[in-house]
Amino acid sequence: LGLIRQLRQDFEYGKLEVWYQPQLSLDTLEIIGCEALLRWPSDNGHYISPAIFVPLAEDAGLIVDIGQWVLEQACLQQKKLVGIGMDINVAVNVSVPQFKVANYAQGIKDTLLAHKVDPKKIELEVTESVVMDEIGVVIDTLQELKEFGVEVAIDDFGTGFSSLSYLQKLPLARLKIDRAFVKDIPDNDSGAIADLVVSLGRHLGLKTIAEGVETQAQADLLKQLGCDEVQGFMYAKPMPSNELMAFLKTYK
Ligand code: G
Ligand code: G
Ligand code: MN
Ligand code: NA
Repeated sequence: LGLIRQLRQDFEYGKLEVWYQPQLSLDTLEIIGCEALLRWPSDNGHYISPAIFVPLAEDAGLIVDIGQWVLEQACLQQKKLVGIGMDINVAVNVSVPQFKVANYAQGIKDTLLAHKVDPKKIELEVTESVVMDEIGVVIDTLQELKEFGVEVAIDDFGTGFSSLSYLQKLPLARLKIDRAFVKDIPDNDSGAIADLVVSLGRHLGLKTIAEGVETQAQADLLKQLGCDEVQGFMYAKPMPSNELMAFLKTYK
């Protein structure tokens, strides 16, 4: 079976999983949210990386249905978190083809209303490629979502081919500093780009979150730069829902 047919079949048979990685305040180390990340288990007990299958699912148009399912899982997860007294954000990744669906914002609103989840607790992570694709439509869509309460973060910030002019036009809440600008600091990278993104965020009134934080030295420099939030293996890896709940109950 080709990879995409296998993916479609496994999705239909309910074999895909959504894992969650905590996001923390760099100041207090409180957990302020988690990112929903797709996982595709294969027969040999390994997982096929989303870096491989998400682009395939995008090309095949399958990401629209999978993305809707991920959003629903994220809503269920957010309600579970409320249930243990942790009313934190759940962030969901969104691809270009999902934004092209007619009435995309309305579809999100309908899903959140159906699940009775607080829109302020669901965040969308969009890449620069989403933003640069038909910028006018994207601005209107994000504005409609913001009015409803859903916040938006730019994912992998600084790795795309976008112009900075769009940043002023978009109703954003966060910039996610890509792991590329974190992985070699402080020894083999002075942190110039991370510094720039944090300053840019501050001037635009946006929070900044650094991803891929693996060492205390990285965290220390990011804190010194004024970065607000962090996500990375040093704090917690992505994990299945039940593990996340156990982790949160014993955290601190
Ligand atoms: O979890 P991991 O770092 O392997 O994920 C790699 C990439 O896969 C992420 O950066 C993200 O862009 C993408 N990805 C993971 N889950 C989803 C999802 O639910 N939807 C979309 N569109 N992309 C996802
Ligand atoms: O959507 P995005 O591409 O930002 O997804 C984040 C990806 O980064 C996920 O696939 C997640 O597994 C991965 N990730 C998260 N924290 C770390 C980390 O500390 N180190 C590395 N190498 N990868 C990480
Ligand atoms: Mn992301
Ligand atoms: Na990223």
